[in-house]
Amino acid sequence: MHQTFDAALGINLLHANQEGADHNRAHFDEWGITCINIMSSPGAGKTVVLERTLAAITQDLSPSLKAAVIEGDMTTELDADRLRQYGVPVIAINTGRSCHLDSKMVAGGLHRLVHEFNPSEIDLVLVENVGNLVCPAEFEVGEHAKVALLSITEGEDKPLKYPVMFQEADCLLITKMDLAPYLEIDVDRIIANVRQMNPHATIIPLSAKSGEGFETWLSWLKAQVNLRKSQKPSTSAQTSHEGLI
Ligand SMILES: Nc1nc2c(ncn2[C@@H]2O[C@H](COP(=O)(O)OP(=O)(O)OP(=O)(O)O)[C@@H](O)[C@H]2O)c(=O)[nH]1
Ligand SMILES: [Mg+2]
Repeated sequence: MHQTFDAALGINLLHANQEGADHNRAHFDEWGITCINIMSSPGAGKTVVLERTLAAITQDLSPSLKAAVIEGDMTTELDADRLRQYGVPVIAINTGRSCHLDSKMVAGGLHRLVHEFNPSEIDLVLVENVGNLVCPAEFEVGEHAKVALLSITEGEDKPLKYPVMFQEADCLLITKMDLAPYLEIDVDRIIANVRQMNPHATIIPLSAKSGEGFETWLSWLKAQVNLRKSQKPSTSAQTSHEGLI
């Protein structure tokens, strides 16, 4: 009995979250913004990847990507402060005791974003989720694509042990490749384990330290934005801030 109640509660929770995510996505679509949800276990390198990505984007003389960040952390603004140094809009969301962002929290973040900045001047919102390899994959926030990071320090077996994250990912970044010479890690085994569950994800081995893989990663990001721009409805010139929360 107790178990049935919990299952029903869980389904209702996910259903309500999904409705909110669809609502957020409709706003992103209306504004022609691509939203990418970036997820991994704590410390896999999400913020460092974002730092290097923003550095590359903002150094472009005529930036092809105008990015903003929604930064999810349980308690601090440490990561948000790191990213603010790149001069892009950064909205920090503290989730408190929750181990993931949900669509309602991101709606609140979006509300703040579009009141402080003009959404027509943003074409990419990068969401850094709370460090956790399980829950963030279950709760959509309105993203168009999910990016999972797996550091080579975490072991080859993680895609098998935490399958949902790797099944859901559109792009997998295998991070900290510069550490490979010092570890007994088989990167081909990681890729094979991911492929068992997800034959289609783009897989990019990457090092924020050496820069390996960043060109491919930036091309993937730009392709996502270009895809969305080509799909933007012609009526979307008007921006509506209504009904965000
Ligand atoms: N050697 C090496 N270290 C890295 C690389 N990327 C990240 N790190 C280190 O890994 C640690 C964690 O990096 P973060 O970017 O803060 O990780 P995160 O996923 O944002 O962590 P949370 O936000 O706490 O979940 C830091 O000490 C980074 O310097 C890399 O490519 N190579
Ligand atoms: Mg971080």
